[in-house]
Amino acid sequence: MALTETLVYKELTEESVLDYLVEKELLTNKEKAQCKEVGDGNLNYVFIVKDELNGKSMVVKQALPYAKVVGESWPLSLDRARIEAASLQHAAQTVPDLVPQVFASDESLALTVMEDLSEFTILRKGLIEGNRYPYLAEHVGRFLAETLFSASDEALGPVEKKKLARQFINPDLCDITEKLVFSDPYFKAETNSYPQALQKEVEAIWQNGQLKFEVAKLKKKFLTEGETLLHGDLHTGSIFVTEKETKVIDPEFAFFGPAGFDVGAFLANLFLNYLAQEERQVNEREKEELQTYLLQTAVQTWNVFETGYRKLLTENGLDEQARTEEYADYLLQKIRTDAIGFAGCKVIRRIIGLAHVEDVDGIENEEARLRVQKSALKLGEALIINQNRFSSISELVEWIKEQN
Ligand code: SR1
Ligand code: MG
Repeated sequence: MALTETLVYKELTEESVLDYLVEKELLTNKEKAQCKEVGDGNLNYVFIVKDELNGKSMVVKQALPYAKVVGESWPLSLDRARIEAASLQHAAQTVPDLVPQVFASDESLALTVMEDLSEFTILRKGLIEGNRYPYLAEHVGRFLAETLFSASDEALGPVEKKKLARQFINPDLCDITEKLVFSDPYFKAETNSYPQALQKEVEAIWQNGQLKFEVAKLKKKFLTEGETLLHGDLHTGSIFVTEKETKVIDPEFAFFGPAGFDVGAFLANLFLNYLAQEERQVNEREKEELQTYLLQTAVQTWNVFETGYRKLLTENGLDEQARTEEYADYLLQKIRTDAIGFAGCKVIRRIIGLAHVEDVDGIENEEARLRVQKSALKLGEALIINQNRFSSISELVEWIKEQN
């Protein structure tokens, strides 16, 4: 349901969220409800509303007109809230069990009312704690196969695909990625944030012409290859998990881009956690088991994605010429190569760039943290340089194991 009245945008408070929900008949009595702002991300307010009358709860997510992580000096379009709701609704057509249900959205206030997932854990947090999720690879692999295929030319035909793509023009959020992932980490940019002790390694990256050329080509792909509708920010903080369930949240960066970008984002975050566990885990046996699980998850996710995507393409593809095993081989090889390169960029940006990850930054011992940061830079560089050399994700993972 889209709430259509035109309201002037204003930042909501815990109090005014309740008034709003009552006005829109999504809540019956504000005196019998509780609202708490819990957003700890970089960009938005997130309110959890508990309705004591029926014991139900919901989330109200509101976009701010600037990047919260930087401040009002970095203005951002509110249209990302519409894009996020539209993306969740699009994903719900093929993977309703893997995304939160959207109850309502409001373009004027840049907000989305959706299913509360308070019972779930953020995957990043769960992995940092050393937890394992037996269905994660199957779920994320299926999410990737279904969502990336369902908005492609092969699934929709070029006319419908272009009509859909029109709804997902997302310049401000793409600009963030273009700067923070593909540009700023590769020169002395104001946004960068890394410890002084890493200066030598960072400068080596800035002086590595071959690496920067490969990154420039990956940026060009991100800028121009509108293959399909992406989530656009599929890191482990954008995934909620329980032991048996998985929900992909936060697709405000959604746009039509290269399919390998989403795959690479997920792999990169598994690899970052893998490297961080080297210092986080004290018990050697537990460390080995956990790291094996993380790398197996990367391989299984790819395998589920590949099998699912191949089946969708060869059975449901609209274009006769693209419905062959040969074409599927070609396309999946392209996605895999792109994914490895993008994963490298995603690893490097989390060490040198503005927005870091708790997996690494949360390591208390400074020297241990530095060791992980250095190994992440090495891995990121190797992924980018060797993106064409790995003929499978298993081969890549074997190579990563050998480095440690
Ligand atoms: C200014 S936003 C920083 C980062 O947070 C988001 O999750 C994206 O990854 C973005 O690059
Ligand atoms: Mg986010």
